[in-house]
Amino acid sequence: MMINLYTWATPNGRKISIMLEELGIDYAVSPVDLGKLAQFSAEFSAISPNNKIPAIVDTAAESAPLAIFESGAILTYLADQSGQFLAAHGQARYNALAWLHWQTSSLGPMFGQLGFFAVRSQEKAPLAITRFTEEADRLLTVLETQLASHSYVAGEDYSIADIACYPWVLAATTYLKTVLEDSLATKPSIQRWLQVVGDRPAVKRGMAIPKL
Ligand SMILES: N[C@@H](CCC(=O)N[C@@H](CS)C(=O)NCC(=O)O)C(=O)O
Repeated sequence: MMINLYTWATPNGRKISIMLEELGIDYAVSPVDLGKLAQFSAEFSAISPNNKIPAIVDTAAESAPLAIFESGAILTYLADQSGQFLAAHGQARYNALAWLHWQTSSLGPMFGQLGFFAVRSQEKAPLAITRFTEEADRLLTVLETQLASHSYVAGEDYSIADIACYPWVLAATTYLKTVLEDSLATKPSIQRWLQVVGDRPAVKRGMAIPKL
C-alpha cells in the first residue's frame, strides 16, 4: 500500500490518520481546507463524489490508482489489506463491521447535527437542540451498555470500530462538552475506554493530523 490521505482537522478525518499510524505505514497527507471549500474542487470531487473528507488513494494497489471515500469503506480496506484490527471472518468480523456502521450511520451524523444546532448555529433552536441532545445521549447509553461488558467497542479486541468511534466520543468532552458533559458523567465505562484508547501512542499521533 502507498496511501495518500485527503483529510482535514475533524473527527472523520482523524479516524483514518489513527488507523494509518496504528499500521505504521508511510503515507502522504493532502489537507483539504473545508473552510476554503476545497472539498468542492474538481480534483477532490473525482476522488470523493460526496465532497466530504476523508478519502484515500492507494497508488500501489493492484488496480492503482485505487480511490476510496467514506471512512467506513476506507477503514475496512486498510484492515483487510493489512490483516489488522478486523477479524478475517466469523462473528468477530461482523461485530466490528456492525459497530463501524453504527458509528458512521448514527453516532457521527447525530453528533454532527447536535454540533450544528447547539454550537455552530447563531440561532439557537430549542426543539432541534433537545432532539439531537436526546438522541446523542441515547447513543452514548447504547455504547455505555456495550462497554460495561466488553473491553472494546466490538468485543475483547481493539478494532476499526474503536478507531471510528474514538474521535467522535472524544468530541463529547471538547467541542460538544456543553451539551454532553452531563450524559458522559454517568457513563464510567465510556470514560475508562476513552482513557485506554487515548493513551495509545498511534491514537495520539493520528489525532494530530493534519499538521497545519
Ligand atoms: N459518512 C462520512 C462523513 C464524512 C464527513 O461528514 N466529513 C466532513 C468533515 S468531518 C466534511 O467533509 N464536511 C464538508 C462539507 O460538509 O462540506 C464518512 O464517514 O466519511
